[in-house]
Amino acid sequence: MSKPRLIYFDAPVSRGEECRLALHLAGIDFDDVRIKPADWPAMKEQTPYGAMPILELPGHPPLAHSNAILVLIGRRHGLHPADDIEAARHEGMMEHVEALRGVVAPTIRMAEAEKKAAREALVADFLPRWAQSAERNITGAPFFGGAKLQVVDLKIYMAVRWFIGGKVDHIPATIFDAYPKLMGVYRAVHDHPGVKAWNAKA
Ligand SMILES: N[C@@H](CCC(=O)N[C@@H](CS)C(=O)NCC(=O)O)C(=O)O
Repeated sequence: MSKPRLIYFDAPVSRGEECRLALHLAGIDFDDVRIKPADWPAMKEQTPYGAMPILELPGHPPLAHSNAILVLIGRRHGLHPADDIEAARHEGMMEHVEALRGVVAPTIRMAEAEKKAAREALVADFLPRWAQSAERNITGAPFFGGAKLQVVDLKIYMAVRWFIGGKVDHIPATIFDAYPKLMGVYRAVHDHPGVKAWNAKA
């Protein structure tokens, strides 16, 4: 291996795509390794924790868990706060996004009637509470911590993009409309030249 490899499913979504975006914005030349679902079961137990994304850096053991990968890229390339308290605040928000995924992801595999009921319950309670907490913690503008895009913003962007595309059945695309700071971070990342360049290639 001569350059970093980011390994994830072949889709521009979720934990894999936010890591690809971070590598791209950091200016790192990396191999974007995309795994077909049929090939995943044979690989799963060879990965550190049985899940992707995985970041492989030449000369080091493979790294897993999206937040650990993002924080490493961010620390090394000026996309994560140098101040340790502010960094911990960003990492808290990144965990908040993981909590959202942890609650919504199990509904993906539910049968239709159960999925509808579960997602309507999320729309009524969990999702607004999640967005309110996110809103309370966004202290900067246009990004989470201020004028500069950091890895936390990529995490927020991918989470918001998941829902507002209108492709998550039973969750309205307007779910986050009432949260101007959250939507502001989403828009600022979406309009960032480096992000636009990456999305244009996808
Ligand atoms: N905490 C891990 C969760 C990783 C995770 O659940 N990845 C999913 C894709 S987003 C996966 O690999 N699913 C396939 C599987 O678990 O077998 C992270 O943040 O990276």
